[in-house]
Amino acid sequence: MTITIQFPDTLKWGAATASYQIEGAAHKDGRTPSIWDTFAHAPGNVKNGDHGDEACDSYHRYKEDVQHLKDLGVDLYRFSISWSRVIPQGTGDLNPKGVAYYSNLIDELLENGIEPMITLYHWDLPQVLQENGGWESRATTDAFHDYAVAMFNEFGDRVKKWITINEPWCASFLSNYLGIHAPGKTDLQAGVDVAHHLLLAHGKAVQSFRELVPDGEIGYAPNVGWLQPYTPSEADKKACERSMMWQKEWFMDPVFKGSYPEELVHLFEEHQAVLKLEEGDLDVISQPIDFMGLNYYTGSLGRYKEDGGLFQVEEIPLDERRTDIGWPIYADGFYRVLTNIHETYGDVPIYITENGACYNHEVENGTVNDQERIDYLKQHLTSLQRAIQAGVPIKGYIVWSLLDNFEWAEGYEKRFGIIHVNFRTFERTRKDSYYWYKQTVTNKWFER
Ligand code: JJW
Repeated sequence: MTITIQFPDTLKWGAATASYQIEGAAHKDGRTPSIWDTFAHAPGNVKNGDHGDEACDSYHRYKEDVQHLKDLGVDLYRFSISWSRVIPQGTGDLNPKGVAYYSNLIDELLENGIEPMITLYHWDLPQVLQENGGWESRATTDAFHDYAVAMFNEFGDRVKKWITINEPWCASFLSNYLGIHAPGKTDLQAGVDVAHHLLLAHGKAVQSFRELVPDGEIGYAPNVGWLQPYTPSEADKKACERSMMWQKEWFMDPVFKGSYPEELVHLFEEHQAVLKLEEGDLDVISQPIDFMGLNYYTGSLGRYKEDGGLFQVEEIPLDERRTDIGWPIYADGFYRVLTNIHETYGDVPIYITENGACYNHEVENGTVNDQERIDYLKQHLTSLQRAIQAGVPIKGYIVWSLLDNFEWAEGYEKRFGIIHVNFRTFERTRKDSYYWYKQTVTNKWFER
């Protein structure tokens, strides 16, 4: 039996990328290195020694990429700005050539009927700012504010949808405590400091956005997973909640409630990491925002385990199914996290700013048969539709990613695109999932 999954007419559809993952042209037209250039070029940090020097060469091929978006029929293109391309010294003068690249991209999108959605910070902090402490330094929140203001002034007339910070958990804890992403530190205190400063930077940018782009919408894009208790026991339930608090409440309570979750503040203190709050910080962070972006990829069952790390939890995948990056597939967790966030934070509009799957299919006879990606998207879009029916105010769905690209510490080996990229020739080939997504975006329904 086939079922039809139908979406509201008003739901916006999109595709996403990020600057360091696609642009290349790392040394061109005045761009300076970001922490990801430094990190990727240091041996041992990225698989196969890959780096973003050329990436997908979208800096030179953006017109072709916009044609792929146009043919795809999406409403939105979510991309990010490379801070060190537009302000090479991190603070101060704008680089006219860097600004021109994004201005031309925006014009190209608008001429083709695609609405731009800009992410200001997608992990590529200018290296010059890292030399002065990076996000561990409060001063970086002011540098970010000035950068954001400059971008609102340059592009706010043409771009109405803005995201301040992408995946603050990754940019703080994964990067400064787990050491997996740039700058590669393993210090819990650094993670806590960076997380707080990212949120503070977000709030400062939102404050100025209200004056500079009064008819625009702004939000941020935390990443979440879902842990479903392995048994109904109180111990398993608490372990899951504690663990999810790290990505969810830690990054959402300050924004929507003006407070940090006490339980986690204490847990960090037990591990000698202190939350350094200054007077007024939480007022700045809890500025009203227009939407929340959510990035969802994976989830598991969670079971209490005494020696299970910081949160005393053991993650047990629901079944054997994993994507090619090793992440368990848990579409039901997508529904659960959406309804949970709606219950916890109320009617804040939500854009799914990233969802997608890693499968490393190659081109055969000019086509890419990535049925597994289509299946993943079908499962997750079914969960999304259930969440919409349950009353979660979901405004849009943006697939990660338009293109295969530089997947951070995994390098080019891990492919998330609905378009295949040959990283020697930069040739683009539309995958089967591209055509499936095009049909779904056009119809606003699919059958499974
Ligand atoms: C690694 C957790 C072991 C990106 C990771 C956790 C394991 C101690 C995909 N989202 O490319 C990577 N992505 O740029 C943003 N999201 O390690 C966009 N999260 O710890 C995509 C999470 C991620 C990760 C990767």
